[in-house]
Amino acid sequence: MGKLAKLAWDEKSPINIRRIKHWIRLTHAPLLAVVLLAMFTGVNCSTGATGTIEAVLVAPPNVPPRVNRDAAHVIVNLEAREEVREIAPGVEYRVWDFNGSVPGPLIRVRVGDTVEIRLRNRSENMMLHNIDLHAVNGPGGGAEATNVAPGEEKAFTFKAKVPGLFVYHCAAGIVADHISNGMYGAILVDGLTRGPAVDREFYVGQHEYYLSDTPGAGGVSQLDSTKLLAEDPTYVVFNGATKALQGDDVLRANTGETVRLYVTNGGPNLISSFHVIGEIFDRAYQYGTLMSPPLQGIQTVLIPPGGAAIVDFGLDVPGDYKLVDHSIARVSKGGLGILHVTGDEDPGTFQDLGKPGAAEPTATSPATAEGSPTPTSTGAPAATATPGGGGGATQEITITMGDNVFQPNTLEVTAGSRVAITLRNEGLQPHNMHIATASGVFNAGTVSVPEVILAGKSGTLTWDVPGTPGTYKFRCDIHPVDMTGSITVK
Ligand SMILES: [Cu+2]
Repeated sequence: MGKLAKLAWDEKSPINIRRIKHWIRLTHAPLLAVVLLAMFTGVNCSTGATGTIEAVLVAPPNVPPRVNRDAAHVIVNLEAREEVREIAPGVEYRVWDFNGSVPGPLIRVRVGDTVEIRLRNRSENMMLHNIDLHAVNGPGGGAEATNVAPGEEKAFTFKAKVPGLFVYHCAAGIVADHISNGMYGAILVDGLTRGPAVDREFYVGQHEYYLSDTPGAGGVSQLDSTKLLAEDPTYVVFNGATKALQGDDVLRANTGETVRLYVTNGGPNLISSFHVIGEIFDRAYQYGTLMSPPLQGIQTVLIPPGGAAIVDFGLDVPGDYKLVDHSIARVSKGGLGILHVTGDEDPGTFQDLGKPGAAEPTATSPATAEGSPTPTSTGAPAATATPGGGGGATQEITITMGDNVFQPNTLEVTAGSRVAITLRNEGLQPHNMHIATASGVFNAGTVSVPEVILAGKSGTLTWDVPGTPGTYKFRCDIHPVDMTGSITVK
């Protein structure tokens, strides 16, 4: 939420395009159309260039520059790709996408443009692809005109008539497969609703991957159609991978700035309850519409599969702000992005009373508690070792927990000994450690104390190593998919 003064923005009433068109026809003054568009879009006609231009396409989270020109014939060069990429730490997957990114590049045009979509299918690809843009009025949104086999290229044109943020996706074959594999993106038709300029714009896409339990040839994971049909994803991600907006790749902004997020949901199945933890949207253009006025003062926006939203907010207080789907268990499946905000503190807006001059760190941190679910009770025995449980010496091991990784994540211990593990959580999220039984069952295994180790805190896990050699799996219950490891007992 920005400063109060920002709320004073005077929203233009929604504009009825049909009425304007009718009026233009009646007055036989085509020139008026240009003048009207210029008025409502802020286009500077004197600097605008007409004719044929090529759309600027950049990979997410980047956004092409604001359109500031007359309506033109805009060529959009898209390429269908099929490439193996890492979608979660250590998980390789054959991603299908547009132009090498998930989501595909944000296409930015303006109302009145004639958009020429050229879709090329790389000759080394295996599949037929096409593109359906929700900004199109025409059969299949362009899918029928762009069915391309490997090595082919096809094109069509459409008139960008309605302003807003629209999804595009491949609609070839089993459509859900193509979208889940990464073939979706968004097109922004800048248009008739006059909105305030913002300091930074980012492009974020949410979608789901459905992986089979065991990888296929070459260790590359494969789509699991049963999970896809059951709508039970392995990963729910922003921008194509669990870590795409974390670590070195966080979104960055400064206090005092305003930020606009163009958010799209490829699905193919899940509705997103998109939320930025610690922020309130000053303006939310629900469903991505730029014809209706935005909602104001919004906490969470619903974004259906095949839908979008535009949200604006001002930044007052430095810190890390988490982008989540507030169906919050999905954070455990990878749905977490970070907006890192630097700048001066604003104690009038927010003040941590435990921080200044405090001798002891605060006991709990509600900010870190949100964003991950509390693991269900496992009924596991306490990690405290039973007397006489270990015949050998106690081995002391330290494991560092990050987001979302154990370091180290492979251990070797002696059968019949006792292992005392110190767990240090150096990540931003809460974690734990849970060792399964020899048969791989976690419910009867051994869990850390405490069961949830908050960011910056430490815990312990004492394990009486069984007398029989073998391999024992361990995991973080809060991030069971990608935060795992194994212990070899010799
Ligand atoms: Cu496809």
